[in-house]
Amino acid sequence: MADRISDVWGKRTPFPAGGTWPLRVDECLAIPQDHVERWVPSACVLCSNGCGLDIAVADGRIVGVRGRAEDRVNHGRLGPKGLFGWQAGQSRDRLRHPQLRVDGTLRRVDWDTAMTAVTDRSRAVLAEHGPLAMAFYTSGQLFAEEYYAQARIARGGIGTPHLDGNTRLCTATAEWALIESFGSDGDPGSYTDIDHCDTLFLVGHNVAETQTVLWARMLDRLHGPDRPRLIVVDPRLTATARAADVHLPIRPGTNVALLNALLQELITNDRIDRAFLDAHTTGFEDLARTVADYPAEHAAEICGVPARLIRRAAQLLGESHRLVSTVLQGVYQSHQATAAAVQVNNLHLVRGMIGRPGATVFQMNGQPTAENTRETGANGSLPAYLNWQNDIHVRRLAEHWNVDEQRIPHWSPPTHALEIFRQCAEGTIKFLWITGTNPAVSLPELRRIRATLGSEQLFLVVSDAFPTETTALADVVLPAAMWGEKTGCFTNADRTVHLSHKAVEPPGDARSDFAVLLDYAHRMHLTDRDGKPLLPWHQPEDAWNDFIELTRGRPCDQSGLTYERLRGSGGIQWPCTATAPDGTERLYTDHVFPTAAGHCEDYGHDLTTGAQREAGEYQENDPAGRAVIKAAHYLPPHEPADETYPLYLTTGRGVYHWHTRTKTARVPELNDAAPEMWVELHPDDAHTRDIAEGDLVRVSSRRGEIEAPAVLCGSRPGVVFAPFHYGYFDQTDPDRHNRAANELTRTEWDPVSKQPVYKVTPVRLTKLADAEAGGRPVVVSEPALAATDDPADPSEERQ
Ligand SMILES: Nc1nc2c(c(=O)[nH]1)N[C@H]1C(S)=C(S)[C@@H](COP(=O)(O)OP(=O)(O)OC[C@H]3O[C@@H](n4cnc5c(=O)[nH]c(N)nc54)[C@H](O)[C@@H]3O)O[C@H]1N2
Ligand SMILES: Nc1nc2c(c(=O)[nH]1)N[C@H]1C(S)=C(S)[C@@H](COP(=O)(O)OP(=O)(O)OC[C@H]3O[C@@H](n4cnc5c(=O)[nH]c(N)nc54)[C@H](O)[C@@H]3O)O[C@H]1N2
Ligand code: SF4
Ligand SMILES: [Mo]
Repeated sequence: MADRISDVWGKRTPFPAGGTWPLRVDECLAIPQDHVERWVPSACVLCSNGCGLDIAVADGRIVGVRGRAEDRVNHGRLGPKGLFGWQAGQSRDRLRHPQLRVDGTLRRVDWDTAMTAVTDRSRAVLAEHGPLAMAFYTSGQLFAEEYYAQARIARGGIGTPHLDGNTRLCTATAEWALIESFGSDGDPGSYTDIDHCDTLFLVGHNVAETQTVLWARMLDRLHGPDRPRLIVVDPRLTATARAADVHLPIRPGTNVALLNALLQELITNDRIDRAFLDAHTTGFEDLARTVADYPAEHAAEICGVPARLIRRAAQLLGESHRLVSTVLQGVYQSHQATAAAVQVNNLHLVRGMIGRPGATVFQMNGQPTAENTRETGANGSLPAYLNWQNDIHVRRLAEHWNVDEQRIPHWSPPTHALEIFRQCAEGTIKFLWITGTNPAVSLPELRRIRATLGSEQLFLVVSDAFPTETTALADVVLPAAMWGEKTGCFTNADRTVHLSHKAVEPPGDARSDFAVLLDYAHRMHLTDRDGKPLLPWHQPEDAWNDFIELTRGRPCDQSGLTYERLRGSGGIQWPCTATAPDGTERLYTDHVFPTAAGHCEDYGHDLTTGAQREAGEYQENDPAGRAVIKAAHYLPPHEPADETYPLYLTTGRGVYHWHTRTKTARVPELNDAAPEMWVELHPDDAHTRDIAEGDLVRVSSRRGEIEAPAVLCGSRPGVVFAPFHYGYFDQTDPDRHNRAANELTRTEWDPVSKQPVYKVTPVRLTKLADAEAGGRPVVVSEPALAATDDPADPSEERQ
């Protein structure tokens, strides 16, 4: 059995540029292999990599998993969460029955009673306050069919714009960075580009801990012949950064200054592809003018890294012929998120490095099904990448759903998550249904969120598989079937779609979200123009067929991607059509981008102010297939560090836990590997405050405070890191709110993507107790860090 706890990435299987990534099958079984009765094809839902796996079943229970050798994503490999995470579903404290709050207490009820409460309140709110008082906050972890059902209920049935996913906290910036540059969402590249590249540029992406199997692929190139060069931009010396040729440990929040300087270096040294720029882009002159203000010395001051390191990184980028860049939360959740993410696109456009093997940018995903929230219209857009400002698009959607065009809210952009919560706090939204997310731990400024969710004036329905900090505040709790207990599709970060089959029955009375949503639509009598059911489906497959038909001709065309095609496949990348039945490896190979006015997903924004472009303005300057280069100046953070709060807190992930730990805290191997909250400090910041390794410290911001043992491994003075995994559900006193990182974070969002800024919060530190009194965490991620070997040339380029 594979051990992915102490050996996170497993044995190296090096391969050369252009070679095939060797197979390596990882397996974890609780019983002897010959006792397994069935292997059910699926894919892992514990990150956006989407590794193919088979679920082992015996005696009506899941008894293990095995990586699928034939899957294009992982070639058999699984990481720590993928290998061990399945055990969570079997924990004894799964939610098994609906609950209804009676006299202040949640009590067990049957489904009919629970659903009657939900629909009675929905009808009352609709009758009294209209559709704008109804809201839905969903996930990045359900299946595509479930999101599509939600989009149809909210946008086509109830007629509210208040439907958003926690994808807003996750990859809304990926979505918008792609739309702003290329006219549509959808990552252009393929994981096979890693097999071909000569340079890897990772911006705010700790892939070694957050997509361990993707890192295994990168490591196998780094260990093989013709090792690609690796540049990592991250304030911390992460496991990823340790392997870098050039690590740029920039000050949090300064991505735009750095990227502008890199662009400036490329332009001054004539490392640009003029022919590509002339033929396939617009906006280069403006970019050149803007980045001229960012010589390396100036950016070095802003970013707090030596100018020579910036020049060296630019040199490597300039010398590369096949560049793969990845962008994730160090950009998306940092200051100027979309502006920065777009500059990475620009880097590829000025170098002409897109749409061919080994040359692409990944605006990465995080959650396993976040891509589907974006495609199905559950994350602040219309389904199938239809443009809410384009009347022809709205009409097409209305016809497909057979509803009146005016029913579909399209007078303003769909409401984003933090705006939904603001309106809940103000009382304009009176009904909120949360599915598959735990905002009482994952949203910023938790004191405020708890007050909002706990408010008397809000009727709160929560669908989850476990009791959580959020279900504790609900009026109705609906027990959900999880992965392995239901069937549906999802799409990973390189557009690979998997069909995950139901392997076992859910526990107790738990039901799939899909079944519950159909029941809701039925009970609410949501109908189309002809009085027929608005959701005329019985099985997830019916919804999928409806959805893929809607995508026909759109950039995310999946019209050929039936269950039939997906069943048992090793993952298929969209677009998948009659003419491309096996899917499409790369987008934009002809360098024609979906920017034409009639085709694009959105007319875009000003990157600095977030001002929405209008149809007329866009049509007048129709890019008509050219990629759009958009420039932005660096702006200092809105709440800078000062004398009272002199340090910057940045938050993120460790390798063993998944988000708010509802799954991973219930898996012995993973929980034992990182059982307790911790904060990482730079030794200099610790010593000036007399803090030693393991001492209990208090971290305070203007919004709240937490207490945790200190780990002295920070890599940039002035930066404190806290994982956001630890909440309160497993605490002895769940009402003592001194552990979750989001007690400290601020309610601020990016002007374009509306993604919250989780990575730059001014804080101060106080020592509370010595190590003996405070207790050091038993294990942090040290095994992962210790296991990181260092394939990079020992060079002077790392700080
Ligand atoms: N083990 C594990 N894996 C996961 C998840 C999990 O919970 N656990 N969650 C999944 C999900 S949903 C997501 S979204 C992804 C997230 O995956 P990542 O984005 O890789 O993870 P984070 O730790 O949130 O942030 C990445 C890095 O950004 C750096 N950073 C902070 N501020 C800045 C900045 O201003 N600039 C730059 N350049 N870097 C900065 C941090 O130091 C951190 O190392 O992980 C996915 N995979
Ligand atoms: N400070 C800080 N905060 C962050 C981040 C950060 O880096 N720093 N990252 C942000 C990001 S990128 C993300 S993605 C979010 C994640 O934040 P959340 O979405 O709140 O995190 P999860 O713990 O994954 O919550 C998912 C919930 O869905 C439940 N669930 C699982 N499967 C199903 C199902 O099939 N049906 C239903 N109904 N429920 C199910 C789980 O039990 C769990 O309670 O956190 C964000 N918050
Ligand atoms: S890399 Fe992601 S998808 Fe693959 S096994 Fe690990 S958690 Fe699952
Ligand atoms: Mo995420």
